[in-house]
Amino acid sequence: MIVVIIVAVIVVLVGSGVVIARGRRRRRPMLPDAPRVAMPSVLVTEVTQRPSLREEPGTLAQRLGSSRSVFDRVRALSGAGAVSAEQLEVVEEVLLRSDVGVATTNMILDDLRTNGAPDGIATSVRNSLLDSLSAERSVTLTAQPGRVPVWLFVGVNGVGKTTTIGKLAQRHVDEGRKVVLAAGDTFRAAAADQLEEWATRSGADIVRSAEGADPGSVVHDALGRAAARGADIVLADTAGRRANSTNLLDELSKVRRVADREPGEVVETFMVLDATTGQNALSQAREFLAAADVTGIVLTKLDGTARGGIVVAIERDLNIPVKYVGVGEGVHDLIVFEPEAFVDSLLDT
Ligand SMILES: Nc1nc2c(ncn2[C@@H]2O[C@H](COP(=O)(O)OP(=O)(O)OP(=O)(O)O)[C@@H](O)[C@H]2O)c(=O)[nH]1
Ligand SMILES: [Mg+2]
Repeated sequence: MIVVIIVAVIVVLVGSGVVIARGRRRRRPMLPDAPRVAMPSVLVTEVTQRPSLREEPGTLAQRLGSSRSVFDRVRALSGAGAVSAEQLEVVEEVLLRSDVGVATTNMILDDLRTNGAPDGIATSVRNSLLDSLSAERSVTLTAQPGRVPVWLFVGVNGVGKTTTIGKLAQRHVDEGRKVVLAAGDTFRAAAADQLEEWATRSGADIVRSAEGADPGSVVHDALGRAAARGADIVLADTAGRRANSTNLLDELSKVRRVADREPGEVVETFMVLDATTGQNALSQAREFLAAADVTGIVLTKLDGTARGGIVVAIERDLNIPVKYVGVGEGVHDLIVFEPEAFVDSLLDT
């Protein structure tokens, strides 16, 4: 009996102990969640633009496919001599669609009305367009003795400044020049990285600084380096954006002043424009003209959805020659603008 009682007591004690233990376990306060590491809201702020290795094949006419197709209906107009009202209407529609602008369109229509089209309408339009593209478009590669020539590139963001500099760096290096690139776009770090990739590929030297650095001092340092190393040319990139456009234009004027100070001399200031933005490119351009003293236009992305007539409108409205055109993203996709080859690629039947 005593044994039974002892066993019962032990059972009760052990059982209640378990219950107490369980109770305690239940009552134990929950551990707080492990503190979360604060995650940045944006993990990758900039993706470096990698220079394309793609080489687009094809003739100029094929590369300018979209610009050329705008002129399909003019190329299809047959007959020579007097031009009918219906034909004039087609020419007018096509020219306006091609982005040549109202003034050039009217000039060409007047000519067709007055003189007819002795060698066919496409040929007359071709000749008129060529007449409108008669600007002098050589580029300057030399500075005064003891100074380093600088080519400065300006334009709003995304138009193709950095890519154009990369393509030109390659061209200059191939032609035997010693090139220094100045990474004057300090607005974002990726801009200098992008330029550095082009420098590496082309064998050009580069001077860059940290994001947010003063663009003027980057250009100044690049000039110092170019002079010390006997470089033949400095190609200076600039930012395409700032908090507002007044700041951007002020900054450009300042960079220009620095670049033009000894040992540098700005011999070309290229305004880079994106041909696919059509007439908008013109209004952008006007903003930059005063600030930057532009000597030439680089018209990029003519291989895209552009309608090539914008070349004519730009030269006519801004009175600044188009000197290079971009026809792709590859390193060799920048060509010296030659009006005849260009107009023929649009209108040759
Ligand atoms: N199809 C085509 N694309 C081009 C051409 N030129 C530049 N691009 C592309 O346009 C994009 C913008 O070029 P960037 O050189 O970075 O332009 P950016 O003016 O330096 O731009 P920000 O540095 O932002 O001011 C890139 O994807 C280029 O590869 C061209 O002639 N044809
Ligand atoms: Mg850039």
